[in-house]
Amino acid sequence: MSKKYKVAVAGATGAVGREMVKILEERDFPVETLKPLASSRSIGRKIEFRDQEIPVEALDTDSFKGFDLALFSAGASVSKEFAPYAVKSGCVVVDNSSAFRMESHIPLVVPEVNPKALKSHSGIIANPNCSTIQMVVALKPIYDAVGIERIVVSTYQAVSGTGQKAIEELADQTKALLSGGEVKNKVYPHRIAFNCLPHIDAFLDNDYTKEEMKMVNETRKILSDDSIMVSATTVRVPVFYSHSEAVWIETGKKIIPEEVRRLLKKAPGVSVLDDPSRNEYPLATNAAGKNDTFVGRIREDISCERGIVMWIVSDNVRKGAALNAVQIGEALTDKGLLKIS
Ligand code: NAP
Ligand code: 12T
Repeated sequence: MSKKYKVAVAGATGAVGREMVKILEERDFPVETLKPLASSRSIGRKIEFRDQEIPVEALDTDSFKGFDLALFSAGASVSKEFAPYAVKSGCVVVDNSSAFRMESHIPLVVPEVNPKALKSHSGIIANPNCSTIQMVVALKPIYDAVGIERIVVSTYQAVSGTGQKAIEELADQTKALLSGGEVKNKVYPHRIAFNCLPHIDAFLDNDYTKEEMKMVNETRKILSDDSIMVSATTVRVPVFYSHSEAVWIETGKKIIPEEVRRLLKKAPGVSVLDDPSRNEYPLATNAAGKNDTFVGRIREDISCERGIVMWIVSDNVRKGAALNAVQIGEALTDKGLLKIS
């Protein structure tokens, strides 16, 4: 008889949590029981899973008793407070927040890139930041082939990365601007409709933002290479789903674009869309709802001997968050690292 697991989703009513439930169903993850958890504000709501309508429960310290796997996506403070209780209850936690990512004893995992890191887990596994995940999925085959010494990246990030309220803010502002209504901003410090904000997460003392430094530190941790130099500018754009990234790399040994395309065409989780003669390149609108990371505009940097430039696009709510978390769950079951209570 095949094993089935009791799975709790903390933050099940949010943009990422709802996608987690959808992906567990889509990929036929062996779920025996699903428990959707959110704040007490969500009591009375129901989550659809398979042919059931499951009532949402308020997250508390007892929520995980008897459960095997807990997917957390309710923000870093909720993870810090409740993930330890889930672990004490015998759950393995896959945490989508920034709470534990840089703790040295906690694996930070993208299954296509560093699945071996899972082996050392002691209850919590961190899901990387959305912008980092899609970048390392595309860069890993190049890193393995010729090495990467430096990365300079600019992101074009969708509002869904911030959550449900930001999705509504972009829709409301766009409607208001096109119909002469009043534009209000609550989620972002400035209007996001018809605008670009060079500001994601809080500013730090070094004048970078936290989101930018996540790309630096998480990339090094996932590739286990602190010698890689990374500089990021993260920008919020008026797009609902999928982050796009202009990524420049300096490789260790020279590599030509044709070889990069060949490597990426056989890479897991990557699709190459790179035919400028047919106006073919990755687009946020086409990546939304898909699982792959799409790469195009692959070209030699005319200003640098070992430079390669490319355009990387992926659905931030799927591969950037919910899908990667479920894939970690799948990798745990495949490796026998998830025990049934
Ligand atoms: P969202 O749409 O705002 O949803 C937040 C979810 O958390 C809701 O289910 C909410 O429940 C729940 N929640 C909030 N406060 C809670 C509390 N005190 N107790 C229990 N549940 C609580 O946000 P989202 O986009 O889904 O993102 C959620 C989190 O995931 C973010 O804060 C971020 O840390 C992380 N995230 C990570 C990535 C990534 O890069 N991998 C991408 C996006 C998000 P109610 O509906 O009851 O309020
Ligand atoms: N501030 O998981 O606003 O660290 O797009 C992900 C997305 C934090 C995170 C965003 C954020 C994270 C955002």
